[in-house]
Amino acid sequence: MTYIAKPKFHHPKLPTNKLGYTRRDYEGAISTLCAGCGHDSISAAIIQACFELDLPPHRVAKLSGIGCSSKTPTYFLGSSHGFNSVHGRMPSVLTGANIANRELIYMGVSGDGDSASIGLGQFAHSLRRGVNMVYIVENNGVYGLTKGQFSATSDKGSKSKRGVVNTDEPIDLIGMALQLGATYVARSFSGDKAQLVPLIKGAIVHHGAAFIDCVSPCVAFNNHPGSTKSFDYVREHNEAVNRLDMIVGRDEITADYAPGTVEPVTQHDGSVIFLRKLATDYDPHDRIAAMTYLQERQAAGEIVTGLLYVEKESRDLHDYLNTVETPLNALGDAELCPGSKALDKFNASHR
Ligand SMILES: Cc1ncc(C[n+]2csc(CCOP(=O)(O)OP(=O)(O)O)c2C)c(N)n1
Ligand code: SF4
Ligand SMILES: [Mg+2]
Repeated sequence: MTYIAKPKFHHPKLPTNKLGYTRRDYEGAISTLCAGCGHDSISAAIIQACFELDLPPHRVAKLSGIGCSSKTPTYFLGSSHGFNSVHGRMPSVLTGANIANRELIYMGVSGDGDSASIGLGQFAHSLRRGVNMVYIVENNGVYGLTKGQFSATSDKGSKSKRGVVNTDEPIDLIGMALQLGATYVARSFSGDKAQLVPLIKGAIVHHGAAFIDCVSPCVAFNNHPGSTKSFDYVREHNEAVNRLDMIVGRDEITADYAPGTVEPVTQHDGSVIFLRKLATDYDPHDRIAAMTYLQERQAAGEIVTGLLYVEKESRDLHDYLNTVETPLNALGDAELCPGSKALDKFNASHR
């Protein structure tokens, strides 16, 4: 056995959600990551988000690549579908599963090595195609699993634990996600659960490619002075542009906000994301302005977090391809074999 099962018993008075599940029902096996690893906090945020959204665990499919980050789906949603794929290949496996069955909620969990190095092409194409998914990169700026080499997201000039200076330019996954057309783009920090949980909830109800870059310090190899992905550095340079509240579809909206303080953004399923602006000059619906703002703040040494871009009328790959609504494994003979006349007509159209 490669994981440690968690005991099932819990306090009888734990709060339950609308499905009668406790938060414990959304947990997985006991984590074997280093104590204090940022990735465990992200798993806890995913558990909280799914519990609060009343998601039936069997409706979620979690997919990952290889790395400490990619191990984490074992530690949350133990009753959901899961597939631990090959290094950097999560996006194509997720795309295939999504095309075959659009009824599940797809959660792709990856690392900065997994997505910004070996899997960069896969990352790019899944976002530009608009695959309906939550794509989370647990970004620690190192290859944690293979003992702390610089990754492609390590900042130029940042120092390794042994004092080596990184001379390569970093890849900014947020900048790429914006440029590639992702319709929900957010950045957060594993140490800020209050910000991260609503961002994950918003990404789950979003229809289209939702990308979250979550800075997640590696306490074993990248949490020292000189690292720009350490807990201290991120806390000191974190600049949140907005805060989110979520009202899930069909719930009565009872939140009482002073006019002008928040902007409601209605999602495909009727859920409403309430955006509370913190930076008055930031517009999360203007892709180009968002790209410029992020570059400017980055040059000033800030790590901008929050919901950085959201498209109001978003579409996904199924909308573009006009695919059948029914999962492929539920199609009957009649739909799969429309008969020789239909085949003749189709062939004729290509002559
Ligand atoms: C094809 C292939 N190449 C290289 C490796 C070795 N390898 C395993 S994990 C990893 C990097 C993981 O880094 P990241 O995705 O940032 O995850 P982290 O451990 O930092 O969370 C590498 C290079 C592999 N498993 N497969
Ligand atoms: S090596 Fe780093 S990324 Fe991996 S579990 Fe330990 S702290 Fe987390
Ligand atoms: Mg990493």
